[in-house]
Amino acid sequence: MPDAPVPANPVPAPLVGIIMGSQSDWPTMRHAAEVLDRLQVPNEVRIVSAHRTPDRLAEYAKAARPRGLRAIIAGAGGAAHLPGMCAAWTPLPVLGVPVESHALKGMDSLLSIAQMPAGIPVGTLAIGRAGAVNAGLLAAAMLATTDPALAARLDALRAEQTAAVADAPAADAPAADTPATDMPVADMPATDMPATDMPADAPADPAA
Ligand code: RP5
Repeated sequence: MPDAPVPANPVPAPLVGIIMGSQSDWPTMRHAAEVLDRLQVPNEVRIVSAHRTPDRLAEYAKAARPRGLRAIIAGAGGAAHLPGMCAAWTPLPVLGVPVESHALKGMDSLLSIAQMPAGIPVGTLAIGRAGAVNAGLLAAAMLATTDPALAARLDALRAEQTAAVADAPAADAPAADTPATDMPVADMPATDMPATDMPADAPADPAA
C-alpha cells in the first residue's frame, strides 16, 4: 500500500492563541497577529467573549495547553473581563490588551485587566495598538527563551527598528497617527511562511 502523500508545506501547529471579545476588537488585535507572523511564530486568532460566549471561552482556555499553545494574548474593551477569565481557566501565561473603548478611551479596559486580584495573573500591556504590538513581541520573547532561531529574529527586528530612527526630525514629514518611533510592523516584508491560522470563526479582515 503506498504511503500517504506528505503535504509540501504543512501548517505548523499554533503556539500562541490570540483571542478577543468581539469583531470590533480586530482592528486593534490584528497588530499582535502581524507581529507574530513577522517573527514566524505560529498563531491562531479567535473571537471568544467572556460574557456572550462563556462556554466557548471555558472550552478554548481549558484545551489551550493540551493543544500545544504556549501563551495566550487576550484583547477586550470596556469591562474587559476576558483576559482574567481566560487566565482562570488555563495555567498558560495570559497577556491582556486593553482595547480602546468609546466611553472611557480604554481606561476602563486598562484598569479592569491590570487590577487582577493576587493569585491569577494577567500580564497587562498598553491600551490599543501599542499594547497589541507589544503583546506579540512579549509572547515571542517568552518563546525565544527556548528557541535560539526565534531569539535571532527578535534581535534582527530590534536592529531594524533602531536603524529606522533618523538622527533628526524631517521638517516636511507629514503628520501621522502613528508615531515614527512605533515599530513599523505593517511596513515590514511579509514572511513566506503564513503563520496565522485564520479559521471561519476568526475575525474578518476589515480591509478585505
Ligand atoms: C467587549 O466589549 C469587547 O472586547 C469589545 O471591546 C467591547 C464592545 O464589543 P461590541 O459591542 O463592539 O461587540 O466584550
